[in-house]
Amino acid sequence: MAKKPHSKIEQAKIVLEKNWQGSFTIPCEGLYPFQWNWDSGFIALGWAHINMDRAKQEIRSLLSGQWKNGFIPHILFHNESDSYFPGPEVHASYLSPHSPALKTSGITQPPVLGFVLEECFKISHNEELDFVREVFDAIYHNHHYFYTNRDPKNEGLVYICHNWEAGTDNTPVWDEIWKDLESPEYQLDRRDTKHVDASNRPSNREYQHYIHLIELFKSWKYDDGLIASNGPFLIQDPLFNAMLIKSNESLINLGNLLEKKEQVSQLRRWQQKAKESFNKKLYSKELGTYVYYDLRNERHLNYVSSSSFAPLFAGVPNQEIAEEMVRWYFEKGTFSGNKGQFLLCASFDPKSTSFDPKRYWRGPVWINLNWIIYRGLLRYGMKDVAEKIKHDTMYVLNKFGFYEYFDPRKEVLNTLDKGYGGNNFSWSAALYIDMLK
Ligand code: 9WN
Repeated sequence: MAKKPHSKIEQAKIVLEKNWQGSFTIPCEGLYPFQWNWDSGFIALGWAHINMDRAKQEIRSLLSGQWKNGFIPHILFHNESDSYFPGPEVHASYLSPHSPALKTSGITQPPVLGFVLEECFKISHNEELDFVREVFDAIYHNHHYFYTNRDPKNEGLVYICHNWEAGTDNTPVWDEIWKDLESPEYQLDRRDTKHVDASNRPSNREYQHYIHLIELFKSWKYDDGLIASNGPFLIQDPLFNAMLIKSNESLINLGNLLEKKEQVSQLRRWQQKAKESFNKKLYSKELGTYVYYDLRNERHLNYVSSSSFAPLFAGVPNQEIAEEMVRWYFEKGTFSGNKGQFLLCASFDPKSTSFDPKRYWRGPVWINLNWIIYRGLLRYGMKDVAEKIKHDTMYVLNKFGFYEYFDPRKEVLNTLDKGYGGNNFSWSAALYIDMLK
């Protein structure tokens, strides 16, 4: 008898199962063979629905790479692999006096752990309070690190110092920075382009900038003060700050349950300032959405990307601004296309000349951003648009599989038989599970 094909949700579970390494989950076999920071957060959400012990282990493993000053790196090299560049020897985390024995990178990623912890707690029907107690202080320490080391003007907004910290590696927003940066022409030993189509990845010149920044940080031994005063890439990013604010909110909720009075008061102070500054500084009246601020050059970077909508998830805009933003960008404007020609949500403004529907963060749809925006829309009661983004997310995952990113142009969807980048990509599978539950 022929075997019954696996249902889609079973296929998603198989992706997670295959990428599980015994104590953490890799984002994608070959392409990303280590533990990544925000990937692990989204992956933990998937695990929480099917195996809570693994969700907890995922989070514990991530925290095992935390530095003494509270910093949590973007990659943890628990295992050896030569299929990824740049590996542990390029990042050289041992140069920092704060780094642990475990080899890690010296840059971070959007701080999702706080809200991931609250989500896992909810998925457990509030049964995992002991686990919340176990990891709460470490995540709080991470927020403390951000507000004491990454906010030189004491505004409540933290900066990122590298494009890999944004998670949206090659968004056209950074083109403004790269054009003034005279990075050396390093010989690169890229492996990503051996796994997936090079035309869907960042260019070699972009990679030279990425490596140049790492080389600078190493020459400063990853010292935050030196990076803040000399780093050429110092950006207040709306996605990164929204993740921190949403995680603050979750830590406040969980801290109340644990009766952590002092930490909750501190979190509330950070939170209030953060939200105020976010609306004052990162909201563009002309564009009707949130943009980036370049602290090094004291200028706004007035581009609209999917990161511009992440503040919805963190409750940053008021109802009126949120509704206007969604009406403009998702119902009749650029991201939907005036004739509805695009799936929600392209990672970069489809009207821009820099929009590229195939190239990584320059246009394609990403499942984690869709999940963030979906949750944000529900938060503001915008159910129809939320359902639309959920529909588009399910559509690409069902049609093509658990790829890393997808073409947003409806007109080409019937001519394609797959998504872009890596296949069997963990957070695409994990968030599929979460969105279905
Ligand atoms: C650099 C792992 C990571 C994601 C990022 C995504 C990509 C890495 C790379 O893969 O970045 O961190 O080598 O391209 O842009 O968001 O966390 O999935």
